[in-house]
Amino acid sequence: MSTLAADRKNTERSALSFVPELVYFEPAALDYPKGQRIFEWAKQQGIPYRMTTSHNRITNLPGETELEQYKIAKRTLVVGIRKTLKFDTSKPSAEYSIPIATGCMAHCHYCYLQTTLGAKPYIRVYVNMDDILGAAIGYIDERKPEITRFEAACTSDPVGLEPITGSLRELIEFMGRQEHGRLRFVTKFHHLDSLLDAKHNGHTRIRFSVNNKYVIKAFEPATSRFEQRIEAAAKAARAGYPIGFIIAPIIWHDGWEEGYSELVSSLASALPKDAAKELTFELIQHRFTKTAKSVIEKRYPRTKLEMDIEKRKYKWGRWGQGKYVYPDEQANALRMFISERIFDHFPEAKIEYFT
Ligand code: 0TT
Ligand code: SF4
Repeated sequence: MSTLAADRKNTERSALSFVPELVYFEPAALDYPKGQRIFEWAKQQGIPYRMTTSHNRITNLPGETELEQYKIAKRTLVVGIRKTLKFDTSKPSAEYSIPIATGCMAHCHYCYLQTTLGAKPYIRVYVNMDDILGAAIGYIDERKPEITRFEAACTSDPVGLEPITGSLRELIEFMGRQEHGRLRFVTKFHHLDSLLDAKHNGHTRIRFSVNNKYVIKAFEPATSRFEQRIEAAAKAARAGYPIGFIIAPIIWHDGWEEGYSELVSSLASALPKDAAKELTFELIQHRFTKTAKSVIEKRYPRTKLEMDIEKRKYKWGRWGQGKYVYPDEQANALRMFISERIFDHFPEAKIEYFT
């Protein structure tokens, strides 16, 4: 396919919400109203579906090569039950990660899900919301009277799946009722119309992941366009949600200063003035592990993503494998330059962290 045709295909795709090419159901999922609803929807859409006793047993995905199977997996939905109700921690963005989905239909080359999901890159959604919300109450109670924040985007991009599951809306309304609970999630998608009239009570912060033109074009296939993300941010702000931006991954490339300067100024000009109140920014520099590097090189062999360990600083991980980040001098230059641009354009915004 020519670059132009590929661009067009991505743009067409990103205008519409995600429709899987294949859906698996764990039988128990059909005992829940959400499972039933997705089942009816899949039938009505004419999407092929199969039953599986457990997602772990999905071994026969279509596709001749590993790469083809990977691409198909990214468009395969598994509707199941969340069994582990122990939540992972989610520093620095929140106290806990709240699991409503795992996996993502987009193809960002740098995405950590490529390694954290290992050989199971298909998209899983969980229908036992009551169990998940029950577990969240337990975590909130433990920390009271401190506020407990939950991140819903650690293991997927939940907005891309919202038109199918409606789970975010449930989570948002649940958190709206919690005096001591807060929700946050981040997205590169714009399909959040169904969230606009949710009773969020200001307890959910929606963040949009943004980047400069070069990074979006080179590394973020099958996500919503920058303009669509900003339009969605403005809508969310108008609906009274606290909003924010995550600039991630911050990448050192030729022309990065112009790129990030333009990013922040175009955010400022595209965002309505009243949407810029209490805005937060989170800055995350690009990082990779050795495992990630080899997976990425297999899956996106022509990627321009620089992953030269000679040019990086090794940062020990808390568990197991450490990761490669930029050397301090480069990391500081990125942090300072982008922070200054943010304060120029959004003097009242809060930069929550640079990591
Ligand atoms: O590039 C990924 C990096 O971004 C990770 O080191 C986490 C970090 N991150 C992602 C972050 O700083 N802020 C965020 O809001 C995230 C989108 C969510 C997040 C994920 C988080 O804040 N803290 C985490 O510990 N994670 C988890 O990190 C999810 C996954 O299991 C793991 C990957 O290292
Ligand atoms: Fe990964 Fe987020 Fe890109 Fe999805 S949108 S592939 S979760 S980085």
